[in-house]
Amino acid sequence: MKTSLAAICALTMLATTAQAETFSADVWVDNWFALNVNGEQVMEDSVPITTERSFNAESFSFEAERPFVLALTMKDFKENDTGLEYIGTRRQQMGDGGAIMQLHDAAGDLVTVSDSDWQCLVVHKAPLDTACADETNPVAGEGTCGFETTEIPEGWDTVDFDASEWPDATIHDAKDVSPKEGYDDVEWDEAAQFMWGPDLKTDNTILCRTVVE
Ligand SMILES: [Ca+2]
Ligand SMILES: [Ca+2]
Repeated sequence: MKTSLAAICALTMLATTAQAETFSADVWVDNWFALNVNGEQVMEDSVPITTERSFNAESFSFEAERPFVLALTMKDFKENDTGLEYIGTRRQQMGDGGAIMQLHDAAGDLVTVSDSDWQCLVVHKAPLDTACADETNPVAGEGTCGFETTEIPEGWDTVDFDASEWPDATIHDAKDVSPKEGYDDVEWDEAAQFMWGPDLKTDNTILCRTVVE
C-alpha cells in the first residue's frame, strides 16, 4: 500500500512538472516594462523608468505551463501627470511610447509576438489637450494639461480575467516608433509588430495582455 501510494505521488509529480516549459522572450519598450505570467512577475526592465532616455531590450527566459497569460505593464516616460518630459526646457515635449516583443519555446519555435491579437488598456493618458506641450508653465490637471487615470483591474494578469471589453492593441509603424538602442541587438521575427494604445504620445501607461494556449 505504501509503495503504490508513493508511486502514485511520484507519477503525479512527474505529470505536473512535465507540463512546465521554458520560454525565451525578447522585449523592447519605450521606455519601461514589467512582464507578469499568470500573476507572477517574471521580468522587470533593468533600467528604471526614472532614467532619461531609457531605451533597451531585455532577453530572458521563464518557465510556465500552458495556458498562461502574458501581461505587460508598460510606461512611456513622463515627468509628472502632465505627461510631459523635459519640462521648462526647449525640449519640453509629450514623449512617445511603443513596444515590440516575441516569445519562443525551448525548441526555438515562435510561440507569440506583439500584434493586434493582444488587448490593451490605457491607464494613464496625458495631456488631454496636446497644446499643453507648448505651455510655458504646464501644471497637471490645469487648463490644457488635464490627465486621465484608470484603476488597474484586479487580476488582469491572470488567465481567468475577462478582457473581452478591452480594445485590441493598436499596431504602429516602425517609423513612428523609431526604435532606439537595444532594438537592433535582437533578431526580430517579421511577425512581431509595434503595439501600443491608439496614441503613441498621450497614452503613457498601458496594460497589454494575451493568452498563450
Ligand atoms: Ca518615451
Ligand atoms: Ca507620452
